[in-house]
Amino acid sequence: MKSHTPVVVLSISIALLLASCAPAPQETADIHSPEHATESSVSESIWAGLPVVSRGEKRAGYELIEGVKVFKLTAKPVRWEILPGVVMNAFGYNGQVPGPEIRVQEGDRVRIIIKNELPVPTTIHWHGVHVPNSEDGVPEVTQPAIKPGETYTYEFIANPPGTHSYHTHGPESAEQLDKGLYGAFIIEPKNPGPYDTGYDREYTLTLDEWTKTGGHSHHIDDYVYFTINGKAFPATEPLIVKQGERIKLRWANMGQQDHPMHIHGHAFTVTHRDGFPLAAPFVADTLNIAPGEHYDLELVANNPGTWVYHCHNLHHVGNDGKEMGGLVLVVNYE
Ligand SMILES: [Cu+2]
Repeated sequence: MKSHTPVVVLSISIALLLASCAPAPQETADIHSPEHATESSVSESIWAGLPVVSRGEKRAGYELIEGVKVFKLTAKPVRWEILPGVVMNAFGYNGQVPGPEIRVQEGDRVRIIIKNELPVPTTIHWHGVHVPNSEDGVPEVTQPAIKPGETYTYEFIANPPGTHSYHTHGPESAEQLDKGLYGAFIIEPKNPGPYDTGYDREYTLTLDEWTKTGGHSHHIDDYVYFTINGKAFPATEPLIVKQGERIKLRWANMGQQDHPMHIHGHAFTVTHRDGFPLAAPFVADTLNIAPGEHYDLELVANNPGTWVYHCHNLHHVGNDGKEMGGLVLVVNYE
């Protein structure tokens, strides 16, 4: 065995030498650059000259045509401001992130006409909605992708009730979703349960993560901005409550990371998961919301003050590393 040692040493030396000469794989080549969001299928030039947008419509309007609720969405590039002075090269439905909330009643016939003004093909998936297979929005599985410039129509009956969402399913779904192609899709129930009625206010809240400029990356460390409804604290909208009120919160995680959302000074009741009423609602003050998950919570405003409600993954309560920012909401008593 001893006589083989120099051979082994030589082999290792050659291997190291070869490794040092070979071009480093893409995954590690730029690992120390502040922004390796180069894994994009689109040129950054498409955002040049677009106006900065900082506000969107909360809810999508519709036209009632022969008993069908007809919504119109346009997918297009947008320079979306998440924080004063911090602008993302984003994709948005109707030029905003998130896209406007679509809200209908259980059993409604819904038609959504989508125009693709992106430079890439796209589709829409109705996340949590039980649509016919042909309307499910998976490119090359249930439909051909909608090409740039094309218009496409989805139609289905709204079911089951609850908090759902709509989002791109690509192609390049990771990049397109990352750039902001999502919105809430709420189906109000025909027969409301105990937590579906009687509340005083409600808020729909979507979670997301961003790189420095909105580019897509496979490196989790590149995601340094975090938003609720497209805004990072202190630009997040406060939850306004009044002593004694019951507040319905509808959370949807449209990002790619877990967010354990913790409220100070209160507890909430977790009432629905993915739109379905829980058989045993439970009380907590921290609830982890994983990518793609939807939760309804009931908050009773019983402790006046100015409270924070924030992600307890504390890397997510900064804006590019600066606290406090990102996933923080303020609960304000009127
Ligand atoms: Cu988080």
